[in-house]
Amino acid sequence: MFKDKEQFKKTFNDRFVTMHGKGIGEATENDVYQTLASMIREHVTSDWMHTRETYVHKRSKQVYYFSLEFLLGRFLYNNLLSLDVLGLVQESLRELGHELADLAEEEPEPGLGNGGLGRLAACFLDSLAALGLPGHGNGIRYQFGLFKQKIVDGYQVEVPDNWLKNGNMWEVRRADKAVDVPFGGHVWLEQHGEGYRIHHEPAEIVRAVPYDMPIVGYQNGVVNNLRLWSAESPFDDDEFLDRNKGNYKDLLAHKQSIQTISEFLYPDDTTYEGKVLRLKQQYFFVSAGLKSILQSHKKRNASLKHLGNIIAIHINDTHPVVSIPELMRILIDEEGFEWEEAWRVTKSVMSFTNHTLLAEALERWPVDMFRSLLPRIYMIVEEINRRFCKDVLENYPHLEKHMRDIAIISDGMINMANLAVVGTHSTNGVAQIHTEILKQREMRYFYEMFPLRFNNKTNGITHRRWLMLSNPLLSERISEAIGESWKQHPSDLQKLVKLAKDRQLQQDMASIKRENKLRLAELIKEENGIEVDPDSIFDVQVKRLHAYKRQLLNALHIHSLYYRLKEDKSFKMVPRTFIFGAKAAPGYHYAKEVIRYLNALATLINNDPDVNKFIKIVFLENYRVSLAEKIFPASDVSEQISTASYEASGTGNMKFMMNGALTIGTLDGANIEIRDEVEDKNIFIFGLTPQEVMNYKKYGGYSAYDQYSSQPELRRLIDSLVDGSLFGVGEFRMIYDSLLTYNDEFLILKDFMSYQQAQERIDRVYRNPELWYEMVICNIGKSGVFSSDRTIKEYANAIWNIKPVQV
Ligand code: 26Q
Repeated sequence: MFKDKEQFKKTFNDRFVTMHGKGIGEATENDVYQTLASMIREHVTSDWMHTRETYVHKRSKQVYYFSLEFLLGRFLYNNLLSLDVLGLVQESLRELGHELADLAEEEPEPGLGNGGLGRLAACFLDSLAALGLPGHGNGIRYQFGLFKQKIVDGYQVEVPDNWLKNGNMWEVRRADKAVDVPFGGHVWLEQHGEGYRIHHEPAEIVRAVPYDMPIVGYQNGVVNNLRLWSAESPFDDDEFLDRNKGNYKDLLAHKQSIQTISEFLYPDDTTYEGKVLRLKQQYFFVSAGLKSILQSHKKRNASLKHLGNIIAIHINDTHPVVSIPELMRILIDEEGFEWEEAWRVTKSVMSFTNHTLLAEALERWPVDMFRSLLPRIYMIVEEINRRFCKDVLENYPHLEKHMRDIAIISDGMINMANLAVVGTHSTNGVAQIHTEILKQREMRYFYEMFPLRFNNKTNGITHRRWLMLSNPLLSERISEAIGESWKQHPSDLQKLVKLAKDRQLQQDMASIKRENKLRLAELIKEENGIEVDPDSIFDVQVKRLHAYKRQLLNALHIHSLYYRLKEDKSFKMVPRTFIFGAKAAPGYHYAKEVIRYLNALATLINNDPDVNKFIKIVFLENYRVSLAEKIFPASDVSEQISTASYEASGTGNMKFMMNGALTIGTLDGANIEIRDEVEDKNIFIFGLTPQEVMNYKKYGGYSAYDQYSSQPELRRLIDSLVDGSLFGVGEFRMIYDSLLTYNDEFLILKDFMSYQQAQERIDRVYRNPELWYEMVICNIGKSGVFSSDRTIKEYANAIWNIKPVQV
């Protein structure tokens, strides 16, 4: 692609002048970024088209990952790495006087997701392309991504994320591929020969316009497609004005109302919001996606009877579940299928992943709302439900008494999780424990009916973005120790394990970590104005803010250290920097109060000379992918402290591990599998087991007040939230009440002591660098199984039945 640096520089100069109409002497960083990105894009385009042609030519089965969220992060570095020109471009630009890292910061970040589920979708796309698998994404091109977070006087303030305002170099608008999506109106039957034909007179038609983004495979010539849909009016302005007698105000209102469909991402990732607009978003991208997929496959394949051999569609949580009745509708109403045949085909195409056990997150739509927005789809859901209930009564009569739980429609609501299990051939959880709990608890009746449908696919992360790109120093040193094969085969990181006691390697790991910490320290200085000590332990909790993730447990522990340092002059600890990053859903008051508490603690501690030699607290605002890339490489301690049984998997835990941080964690989600890999001696496990927590939840018997009154240290801490001794009188009443008045739903007080002890173990081990870095090396060595390449191979083989294609 670029022969050498000279050729790159020449092309670059020429391109710059054509693009910007001025000399390179007047270049802004943004001009340079645009020029570079356009050069890279050009190289991607030919592979992109070639990949598409190859899939068609080889008649490869293709998978489409349907997701309301893709938390992609920036593309530039990824694409340079994938095209194997990262080094050449970096050096050439440096010779031209530009730092690639600075240019990369010019790229607006596509933050089209909330957290774990959205980031997982992005890692999966990366792995699909890297493995040469024919797999594409289908989602929404939100005009605004997840809100930007500012911290003002300790409070979270949300600011819109207008990421598209300066354009997006990595997308191509495909107006020629637009499709229409109907909403509302009414449906009737019309006699047609022997049978009937369905008519739908919609109240509103929305034009879905696709924007395609190339997903570039790692040095293999494969470029898959991420298709994101934008909502537009189907009418030209003139056409609309003609129809509506020239009313300009109506035109604006009409356009506005349509555009809201793809305007913003819902910023809540646990509590279910039953908003019509959210349902509209779901049907919008699902219907558009299905239409465009079927259009392209129908061109080549005469019959849809064997659709399941040609395509697979994966449903990321319940958000895209309307794709099940939508495919039924297409097959029956448009393709003339009989019900049974359509049902067989639909189930063979569709598969589903569940990402959460929280009851409050389960999607259930009121029948009235669903029916008036999607009248024909509702009829189909009703028929699916009727047949399913009949099947239960006939074949599993003992389940009749549980009909309310298992029916797709009950109590005036449509239960999307039930529809998902019934309408697919595969339902999976995202970590072993999570899948077990699904089978034994949430979905036990379905598991009884369809035991073979349930399976586990433990999550993973792309080691390309999260190790090779974000931690180049560590990557280099790993390759020096064990060669390069781990880049293609991350399980080869295993080879590090037998080098764990190598003193030289340990020392190098330590100096790399220190270097990364220095860089993060600079950023902290710039962002928060706080000086942190790179020789302190960087103890990090970064993830969405939620009660069950227990940032409060971490905060209370820091708060207790504050008292010890103030009052016990003989108390010694290795200095620690506690780093937090977390967005709270805008309407989640408790979560916002925890942020305020963390910031109040930070102000108290960072400014107190008795304690600030030993502890600093840093709350980094606006946690996002690009910030995460700087944090993981600089972390010593990974906080994974959710109440056992609540975190489906977690994926941050894997990113920390791969970057040589040691985990302090509960036996929850994938922490359990991390523990199984590294064994107890290489991880700091504490707290109740999932079974113990589930027993408390089922049988009761937990008293937060007993914890509070039997542990004076705890009592003092909790009292200080409201007694005016450290903060205002009554200042953190809400948190206080959550612990005592509402009996500490997430068992924070129960686990407090055991957490404190685990933290003390960390302190002791850190004083012994040889042991610490032996553990670090072991963790990195065992992290290969948590590459999303492993996860995606499992999906490809066991669920989608797709094979790699040589492009
Ligand atoms: C639903 C309805 C209305 C508005 C928002 C939502 C909504 C949005 C996002 C519900 C849930 C989510 C996201 C959930 C999520 O991120 N779950 C996480 O998924 C990860 C990947 O599997 C796991 O590692 C985490 O454990 C899990 O919490």
